[in-house]
Amino acid sequence: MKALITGITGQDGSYLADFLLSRGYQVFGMVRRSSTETFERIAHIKDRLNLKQADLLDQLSLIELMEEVQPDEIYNLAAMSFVPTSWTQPMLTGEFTAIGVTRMLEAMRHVCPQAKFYQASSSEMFGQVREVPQTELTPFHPRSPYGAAKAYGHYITVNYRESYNLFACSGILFNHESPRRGKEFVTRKISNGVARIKRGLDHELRMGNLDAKRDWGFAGDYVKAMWMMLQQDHPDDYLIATGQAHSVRDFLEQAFSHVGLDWKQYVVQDPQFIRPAEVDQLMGNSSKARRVLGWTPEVDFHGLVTMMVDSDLAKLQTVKP
Ligand code: NAP
Ligand code: G4F
Repeated sequence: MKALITGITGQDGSYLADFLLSRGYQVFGMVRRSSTETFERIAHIKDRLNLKQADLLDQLSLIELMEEVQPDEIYNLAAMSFVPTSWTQPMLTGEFTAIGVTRMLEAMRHVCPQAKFYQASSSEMFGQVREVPQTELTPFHPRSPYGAAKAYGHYITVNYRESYNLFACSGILFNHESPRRGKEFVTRKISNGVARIKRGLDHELRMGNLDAKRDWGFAGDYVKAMWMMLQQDHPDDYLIATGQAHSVRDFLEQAFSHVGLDWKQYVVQDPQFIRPAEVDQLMGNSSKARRVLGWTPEVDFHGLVTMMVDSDLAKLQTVKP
């Protein structure tokens, strides 16, 4: 089986590549041209991957990529994924995160319509939530250009499934984290900040809204759900979440106490990290995925926090203040 992953250099792409290689797949990764390589997350498997250059902004590059690879499964994970940047670069966010999905679907429709397609949709689409917990049927109310772009990507995937009978699935994934998470996202910012304070490299951690609540899971568990969706007889959309919500304050408390520190002595609230519009709380009901796919998360909140803090502590072991 041949799988094509866009966004293979990102957090999810790297875990998905690990998972598919372990199942015997031939894994092709789409990477965009850069003056410096961003292959840190896939360095351990790079020799086993087939990396190909293309870009979500360039339709012809996607068509030629699919002609060359002839994939059985396509995982569209590439996107501008950091919510605050979507306010400062809303056009580019729309090009990557929204129209990029249509370019991928068009390439697949013309070149390999028999392939199976996974779209990385997001709980950010729920935004100002209409009900708690959210399900596949909860209406969307995005609160950022990123959320709006993801809502477009979700609906165009559903539309191509219904219009052209493609095997196209949309996974509505809630926040998922890991030691490979980018350091600008709140969980890794905290785990890295705690490790730096513990090692004497920093003395404070500047944060935004501590009241926001998220349903945080482990990325390694979530990429399995992506694969499971494409193994079904019929394409459909699934919500993937743990069903537990915690505040940013809870994350801080657990992360600092894991290394024997009191978070209140180090955290400073800084208005520069407050967003123009906030998503106050997200919590998902993934009973459809659990029932139909047999998916279940294995890492809980405490396990996730300690895994991330321990990993950052280990990375800084030899760094001197
Ligand atoms: P990530 O770590 O930020 O990775 C994003 C990937 O997209 C990187 O490989 C990046 O490549 C690539 N990319 C961006 N623009 C591109 C372009 N124009 N052409 C080609 N590649 C491009 O994100 P992630 O956390 O792994 O998330 C994966 C996907 O799931 C994203 O679509 C995200 O929006 C979505 N999602 C994530 C979560 C979550 O909690 N992690 C939840 C729901 C949905 P470079 O290395 O070159 O920058
Ligand atoms: O970690 P975050 O930046 O993630 P956010 O905005 O929830 O988005 C992530 O999850 C989405 C799924 O729901 C993905 F689609 C998306 O691609 C991305 O992976 O922020 C989480 C919360 C926010 O409410 C934010 O206001 O943490 C709050 N927060 C408080 N202080 C902070 C900070 N966020 C960041 N990044 N940095 C802070 O200092």
